[in-house]
Amino acid sequence: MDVRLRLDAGSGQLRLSHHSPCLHPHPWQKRTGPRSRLVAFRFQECQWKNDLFLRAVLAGMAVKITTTNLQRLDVTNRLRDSTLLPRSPVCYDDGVTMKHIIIGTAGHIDHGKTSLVKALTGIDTDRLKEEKERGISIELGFANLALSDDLHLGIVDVPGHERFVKTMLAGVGGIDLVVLVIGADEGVMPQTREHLHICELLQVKRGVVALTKVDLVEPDWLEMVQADLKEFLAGTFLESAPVVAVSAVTGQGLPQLRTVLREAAETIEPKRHDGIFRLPIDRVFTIKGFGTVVTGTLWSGTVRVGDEVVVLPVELRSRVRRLQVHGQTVEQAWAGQRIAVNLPGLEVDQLSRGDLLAFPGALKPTMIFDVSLALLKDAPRVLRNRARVRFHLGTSEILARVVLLDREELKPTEETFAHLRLEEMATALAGDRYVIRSYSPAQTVGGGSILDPNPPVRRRAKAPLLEHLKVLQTGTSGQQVERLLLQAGPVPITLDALRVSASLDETTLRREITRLVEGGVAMALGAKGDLGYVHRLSYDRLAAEILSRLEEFHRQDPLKDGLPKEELRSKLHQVGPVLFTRLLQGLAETQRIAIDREKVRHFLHHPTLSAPEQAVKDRLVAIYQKAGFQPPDLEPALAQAGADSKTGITIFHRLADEGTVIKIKDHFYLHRDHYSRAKEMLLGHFTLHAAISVQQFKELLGVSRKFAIPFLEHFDSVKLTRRHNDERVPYA
Ligand SMILES: Nc1nc2c(ncn2[C@@H]2O[C@H](COP(=O)(O)OP(=O)(O)OP(=O)(O)O)[C@@H](O)[C@H]2O)c(=O)[nH]1
Ligand SMILES: [Mg+2]
Repeated sequence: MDVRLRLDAGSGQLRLSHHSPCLHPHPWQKRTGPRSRLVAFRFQECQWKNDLFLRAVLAGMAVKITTTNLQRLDVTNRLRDSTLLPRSPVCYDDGVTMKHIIIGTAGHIDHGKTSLVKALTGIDTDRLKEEKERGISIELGFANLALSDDLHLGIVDVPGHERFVKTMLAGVGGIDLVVLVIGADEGVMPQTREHLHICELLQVKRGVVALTKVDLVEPDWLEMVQADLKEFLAGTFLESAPVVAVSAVTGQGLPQLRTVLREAAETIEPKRHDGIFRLPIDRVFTIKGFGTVVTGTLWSGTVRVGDEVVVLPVELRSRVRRLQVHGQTVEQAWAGQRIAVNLPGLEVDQLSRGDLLAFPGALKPTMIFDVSLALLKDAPRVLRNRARVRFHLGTSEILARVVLLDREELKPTEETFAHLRLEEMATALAGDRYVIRSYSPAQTVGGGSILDPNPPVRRRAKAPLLEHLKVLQTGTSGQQVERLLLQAGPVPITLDALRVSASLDETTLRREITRLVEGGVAMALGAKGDLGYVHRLSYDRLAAEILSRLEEFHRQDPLKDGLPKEELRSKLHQVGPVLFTRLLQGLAETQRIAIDREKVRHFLHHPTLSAPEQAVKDRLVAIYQKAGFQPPDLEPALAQAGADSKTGITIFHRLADEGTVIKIKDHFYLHRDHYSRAKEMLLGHFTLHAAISVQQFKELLGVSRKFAIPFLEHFDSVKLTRRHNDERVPYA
């Protein structure tokens, strides 16, 4: 059935406002007014967590839903509490009903990018005195344009000068749509080409081409430039992009440009609000009275006033004091907006462009990435293994070495896998695009995507590594998740960590991990995997290792009845307590091991003593029984029992484990009968006296000071007695 859903702006409730006979009195509906009913959704089951659906719903468009998706409700609270909708109604306007798209300019110096932005928005993005004096853009410029009630464009104007490509790269990182600006008088020039390459490498989704300064050229010249342009754009992502001839001076073509911008923006899937919050910082400055402010394009997620945040990789913490979007103070900002964040407690010189704002603990900076890397067709030369390059990610530029994994050099147009060894820390998510430029002269030569943002430090064999990266690059989402679990080996990997490494959204991730667990491929640790997941192969490998370690242990020491748990765990490489406990539990349940308090033994191991060993054991018992409260030291006792020290100790420990002898102190053991007797005598003393001195205790048991002191200390430690002045009194 088709129904109409509408957002009630006042209450923040979703209303079902379509009359459909089959909907009429259904139990899950609650009548709230003559023409509307409240509905709620079974969120886990519906596939509606994507923005497009929400946008449709909230914009009041008809959406196909089925009764299975609707459930009896008491609506608003559940809507608000769910992750589906933002919590406060005020956010609906900004974050969900309004679409936020970032467009960036690109193109050769002086081709009219800044003039065009000004003609479209009225905003002059060249703010610096030096920019005015030299007539060129030096820094990134920002403007905004509301194309309709529900479509808002943030604009990043970049400099075209070849020396500022680095700045251009910092600006273009988060854009959804590029306006490639080409002066009709000059046509395609070097930075037209370089900027286009950069947009391709970063996989900017869409673009339009503005042929500017048409007022300066004759029609036949324009035609020639247009023909050139067609050739230039062939085979690129702008091949069929609209080309609009405009003039910032006469205003010619501006209405058409607005139209094509709107059309292009409408088809763009907005950035994910439910993603991990990331703001690559492009500017840092202070505002009197407020302190440090950073700005950037919000790549994914959302942020609110009051949120605790961390600047990476410097790991400086702060709390969002104020948030602004296009000069308006807001409570919450959404992916796809240009935002300014006031960060109290941080100094301007502690931060810089290239840093990243995130939530604490969500992301881990690293100095190595595993990547796919392609060299541009126009790259001036081959890229040699271990070449030093400029690595551009987000708003940062970091020097790095490219370690090619399967060749000594990469030729133009070729693509391969590589490690990027960075000279400074950086932070990425799987799937992030990056660009590399040659070290000197600085020229854009290639780029690709981050396949593993936190690869393990250990060296890995080439062939499996290449295979691993191939799966991360082209595998299905299920294969990717399985790969990452395999790579993590015995270290449980949490859903949050998978979100960073798998370039998958949360819904897909949950679905895949559930499928793997249900299929027996992965094991969930803790309640529903909150302590992480491990691959079944890693689990089985460890289980087998535990069994073989126990076999080995029993072979070496057949008399011992078990290996202490912690000793066993320390023999297993990298196994944490959670997985270890789970392994023991699993092995015990399937009767492959037996656990006796702190000791573990192979299920089939039953230590039995030979006749001579049994004789030693009996003699030891007799020695301790006879010795009363003043037993010999261990060594002489073993010698007296006629045992060699290794076997003797093992047998003795078994006596201790069984509780036949009780440890008072190192090498000072008592037969359990004497131990109980001593305890009774002491308690008997306390029925008549409030305290006992060492001297009295010596006399009570008839022992020397050498035995009395450790005895009393032992009773203190088991909380039978405690010290009071120079005496002992009952503990309680
Ligand atoms: N006649 C004419 N001049 C224009 C037009 N657009 C820009 N100009 C002029 O071209 C010059 C460069 O314009 P900008 O907008 O600064 O060029 P830009 O692409 O932003 O330059 P950079 O940012 O330095 O790369 C200025 O003198 C503008 O007045 C146009 O449509 N017609
Ligand atoms: Mg400019």
